[in-house]
Amino acid sequence: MAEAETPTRSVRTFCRICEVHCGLVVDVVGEGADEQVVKVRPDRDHPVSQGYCCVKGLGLGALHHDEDRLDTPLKRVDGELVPISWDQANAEIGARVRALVDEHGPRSVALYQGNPTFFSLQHTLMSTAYVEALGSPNVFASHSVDVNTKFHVSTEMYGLSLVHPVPDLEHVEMFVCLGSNPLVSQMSVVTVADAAGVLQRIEARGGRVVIVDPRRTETARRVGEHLPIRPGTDAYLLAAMLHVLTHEQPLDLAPARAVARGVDELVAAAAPWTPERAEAVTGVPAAMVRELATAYAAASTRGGAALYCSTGVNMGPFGSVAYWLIQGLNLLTGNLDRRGGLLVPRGAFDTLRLSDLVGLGRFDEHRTTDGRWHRVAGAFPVAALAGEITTDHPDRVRALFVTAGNPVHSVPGHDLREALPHLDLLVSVDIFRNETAAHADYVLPATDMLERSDFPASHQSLQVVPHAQWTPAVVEPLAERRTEWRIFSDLAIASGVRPWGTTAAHALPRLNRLLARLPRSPQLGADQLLALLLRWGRRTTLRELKRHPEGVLLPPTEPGSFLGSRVATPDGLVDLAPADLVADLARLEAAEADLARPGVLRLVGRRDRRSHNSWMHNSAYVKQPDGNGVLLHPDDAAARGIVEGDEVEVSSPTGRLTLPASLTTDVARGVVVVPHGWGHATTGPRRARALPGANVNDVIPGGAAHMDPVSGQAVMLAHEVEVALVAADPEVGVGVSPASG
Ligand SMILES: Nc1nc2c(c(=O)[nH]1)N[C@H]1C(S)=C(S)[C@@H](COP(=O)(O)OP(=O)(O)OC[C@H]3O[C@@H](n4cnc5c(=O)[nH]c(N)nc54)[C@H](O)[C@@H]3O)O[C@H]1N2
Ligand SMILES: Nc1nc2c(c(=O)[nH]1)N[C@H]1C(S)=C(S)[C@@H](COP(=O)(O)OP(=O)(O)OC[C@H]3O[C@@H](n4cnc5c(=O)[nH]c(N)nc54)[C@H](O)[C@@H]3O)O[C@H]1N2
Ligand code: SF4
Ligand SMILES: [Mo]
Repeated sequence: MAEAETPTRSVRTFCRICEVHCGLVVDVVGEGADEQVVKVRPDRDHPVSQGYCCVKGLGLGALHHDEDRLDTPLKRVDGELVPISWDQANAEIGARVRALVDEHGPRSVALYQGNPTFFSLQHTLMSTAYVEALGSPNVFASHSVDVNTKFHVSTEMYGLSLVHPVPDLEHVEMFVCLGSNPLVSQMSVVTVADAAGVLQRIEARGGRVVIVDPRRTETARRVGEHLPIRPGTDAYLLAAMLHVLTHEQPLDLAPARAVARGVDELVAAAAPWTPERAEAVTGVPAAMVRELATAYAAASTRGGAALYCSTGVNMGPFGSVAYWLIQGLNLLTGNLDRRGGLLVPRGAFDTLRLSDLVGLGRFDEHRTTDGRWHRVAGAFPVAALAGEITTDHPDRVRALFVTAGNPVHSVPGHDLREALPHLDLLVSVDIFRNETAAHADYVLPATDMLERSDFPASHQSLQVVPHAQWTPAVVEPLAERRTEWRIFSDLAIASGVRPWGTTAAHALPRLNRLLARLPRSPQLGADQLLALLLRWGRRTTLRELKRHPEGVLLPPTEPGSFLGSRVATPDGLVDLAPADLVADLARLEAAEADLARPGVLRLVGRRDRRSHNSWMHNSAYVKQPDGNGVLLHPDDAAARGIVEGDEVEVSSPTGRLTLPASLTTDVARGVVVVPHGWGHATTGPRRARALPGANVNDVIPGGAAHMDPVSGQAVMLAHEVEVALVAADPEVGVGVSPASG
């Protein structure tokens, strides 16, 4: 057989599903169209992940060969998506875009970039370049249902959206982790391999780890102390910690004054928030707040301490204020820019400088048509997209490109789904037919990560251990799949614009000249651009990365390299009191009584090691959980006549969904947990469709009323819900009560 004769190739690459970027080795047999990925293995020679990886990465071969993958462009004809050629797709889409722009102006075209976009430099650059070349500022991105709070706050405090001091986890003495489940998620906005193992090492060397979370998570079971908190209330806890350190204890503020402005305003912000007052909202005993704050300050004077938060805080009602307070606490206690505290890495090329040059770093003049929302890290909040489609404004959005995203599923509420029929054109660029593609006029088949070369640029400045790795395309794209670099560059040409008319090009004449020679060889183009960026960064070269396909270590981040030298605010000082954040403190007072109300059920989320947002459920390799369900405290369940396994209805003014209930004392009373990303019953690829589950965003309210007013981040946690018995567990055999609604 031909296959047996063909030698096996083993190609080094890295996973781009989550932020770890684990090193992988991919075994391939065959050539050309017969190439088969036979195995994906962890790469023990990777300088950072060193053989660590998870089951999702090992499933990349199955993802590549999944029979439900999009293999050809599709066009909706009489309600059905039917295959067409790339030439036809490009010509038709290009003509419609051209006509819309000519008639209604550039703002009629918008782009939504989903989460996988930012794991590919070429994808991020060329998709953005397309709408920018058309002259439209209408870029929307998944980071506004994830981390807009952080991007907004850093833009104000540090002058650039992508500056996020990363905890020096290999040296820190006390690590306080709010709203993250490292064992499952590997964390976010920080790149570290085997996050739970890293936290265990902190304890092993005598340090302390505190996990602040409404649920005793998988992480909290394995490592550290669990500090339960009422959903949505972290900002009150942080304000109380600041209160203890600055109003009850004599913290020396002189070092902070030398590197920051607004020290007094920040301290004043904490004045009202005594631990006793915060306790009524957070449920965290005042004595515990004092102990936590005092221990954190003490660790700061020794080996160093770090406060960190992730989506459990970002997605809550006060995500921006909370992140600001965390930055403030880290700085005032001297932990910012020090060994054992938090460091600001540079990356292989200074991503911070690059983001500035390409216009992603700072706020700009663009606003939504109602004037309400600004762009954060170059993108408008996706929670405002429905409004931009349905508005009467002449600049309304009429054509939408969705790349590597599933906003119909991932954005709270129904507004977006209901707005999509108002579009003249919806194009989905994806590897699967997802829930958003169910509304699309055209669906274009993209390559998966084994089918394109890449470099993880977006995450360079977030690495605990600085390193760089380039990957070639491991295999040829199957069928008609194309890289997003090629897809968006062809679409630009078909729409009558030059794909290289980007902000990046305007800022960097050399880049512009390089891009002007493109895109005759699309793949070459992306790598040439990378080579140029690496030369500019002067820390490594593409040639070196090709010689070391397992990746190379970069110089470690030097303590003391950020404050006073790389802070990108106009005066070089950290701004500890941005006016909009100070003003937003009023909401803390306004919401205090409501959040302290007893007997209320509040909804939070949860992730699973085997899944990734809405798109891992079709995996033939990774055995998926049996749908999602509802976690409830036994007392809350008993009060509603619910026992383990019952079908329950979770409802809010926005909607309702029915799922099986599980009872656990891992959650406090008043906390309801439902994972997101589930519910593919009517659309989505086949194996995913067969799994039970429901989309939790059907009960989470969307739109402007539920956005963080500062950053535009959608508020997705801590909403009030009701849970009611629908049907007793059939296996227990109790009577069935009628479903409501
Ligand atoms: N296996 C897997 N890994 C993933 C993903 C995935 O879907 N699956 N997704 C990836 C993505 S896109 C991201 S952004 C990251 C996210 O990574 P994380 O931010 O770590 O996300 P979660 O694992 O959801 O952990 C959030 C935690 O916040 C808690 N929480 C909820 N409400 C509150 C609150 O009000 N206060 C506090 N303190 N905690 C609260 C939840 O109980 C939960 O344990 O994970 C990435 N990694
Ligand atoms: N209620 C609730 N909602 C949430 C969250 C939550 O915790 N709770 N989490 C939020 C978070 S953190 C995030 S990041 C967002 C994610 O929101 P989105 O990015 O909108 O959605 P995903 O489910 O990640 O879908 C990613 C899509 O990209 C496709 N894809 C995968 N790889 C590629 C590729 O290489 N190229 C292309 N073109 N397509 C590819 C997948 O098939 C999938 O359709 O969801 C958010 N939504
Ligand atoms: S999904 Fe798994 S293998 Fe891939 S980067 Fe994340 S931890 Fe590593
Ligand atoms: Mo995310």
